[in-house]
Amino acid sequence: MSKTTYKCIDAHTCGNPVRVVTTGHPNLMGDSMSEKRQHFLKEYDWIRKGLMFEPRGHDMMSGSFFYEPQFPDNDFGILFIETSGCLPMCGHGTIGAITIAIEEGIIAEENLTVECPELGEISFDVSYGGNYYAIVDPQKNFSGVHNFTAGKLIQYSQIVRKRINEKYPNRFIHPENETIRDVSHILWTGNPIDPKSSGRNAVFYGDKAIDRSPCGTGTSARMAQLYAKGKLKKGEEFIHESYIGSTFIGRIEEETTLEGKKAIIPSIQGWAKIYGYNAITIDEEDDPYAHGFQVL
Ligand code: PYC
Repeated sequence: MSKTTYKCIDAHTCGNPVRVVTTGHPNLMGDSMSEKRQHFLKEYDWIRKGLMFEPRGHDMMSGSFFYEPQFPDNDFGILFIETSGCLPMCGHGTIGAITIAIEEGIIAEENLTVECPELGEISFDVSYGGNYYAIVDPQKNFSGVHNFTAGKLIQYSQIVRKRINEKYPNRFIHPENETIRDVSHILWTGNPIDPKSSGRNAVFYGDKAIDRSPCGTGTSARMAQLYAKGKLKKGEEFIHESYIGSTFIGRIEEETTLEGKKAIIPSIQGWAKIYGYNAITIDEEDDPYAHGFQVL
């Protein structure tokens, strides 16, 4: 016996009910939504009945699950569920589901933008790699990380991160852990120093830090972003340079899904070096600076 919670958003389209199920998507096999629908009906029809029939539904109840699109021209796929089965198409369900998706931020706005000091409006993608990253690729108002000092990137990032989280509140929330939320890291990209590398990045994190390494979670987020755009495939090597030119080798090991969204399992290969041995004393009785301080 298992207990599963399906988070749902309930609405109605001109009086007829619509229930968008936002968690608990079964992993469906098939090369089209039609094939996935057949798989759902064969293996998971109890979910439909549990969510549509009384007491959690009623005779007119209908709903849907969103799935990743099968074809690049589509924004997503929809599996319609209702009391009679899984309809191949539902008009009031489409209007209701899309309204819910837009108003509740389920559909990612295609063009996320923020006003950057000195540069003007810049576009970015948000990708999760263990932290939420705003990834800024070269564009009209940002010529690439290779043309900016670390100091400038820090100055921009401090303001840009604040503005992103103000402009898109409650938008970037981990589906399995609500405490992981909001953009915390800004990843600026650009031309690599070594032509053999796949790309270069500078990750801003904390209050004033630029990662000297190529950044593990940043590289994971970058690979997830490139995968989503069809620019990196499973198994391909992704050599990622840091601001100082050090490299990690990333790879997409597996393709998977999380709450119906495409996801990857990445691996990161790097190195580290021990350079000294230290013994640090924190004397709370006798050292007014025992707990450390920052001046900037
Ligand atoms: O390697 O994931 C990382 C990281 C995050 C911030 C600095 N380094």
